[in-house]
Amino acid sequence: MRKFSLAALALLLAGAANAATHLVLGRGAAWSPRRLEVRRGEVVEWKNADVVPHNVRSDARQFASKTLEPGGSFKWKAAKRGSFPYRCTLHPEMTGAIVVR
Ligand SMILES: [Cu+2]
Repeated sequence: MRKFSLAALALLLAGAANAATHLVLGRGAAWSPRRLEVRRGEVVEWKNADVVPHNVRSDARQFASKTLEPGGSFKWKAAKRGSFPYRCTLHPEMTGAIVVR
């Protein structure tokens, strides 16, 4: 019984350590990938790979970054399921969506 519990705990810890981080790159005034599917508990990281500042703001205000200078990044942990459209408020046509399963 005890052995089983320790094995379960080890699996749990390994799972937590391996929680995936998904990268979204901003460049050419677009997000890539523009639509990203992740699982609940995973992390999305937006990185500004452009030569001008960008930011990330969910349309429903579920997340918002500060201004990301070139090279800057912003992380958000996807805690609940749903579809989260977002945009860069500096370039409103620079839209994307995170879908959390
Ligand atoms: Cu922008």
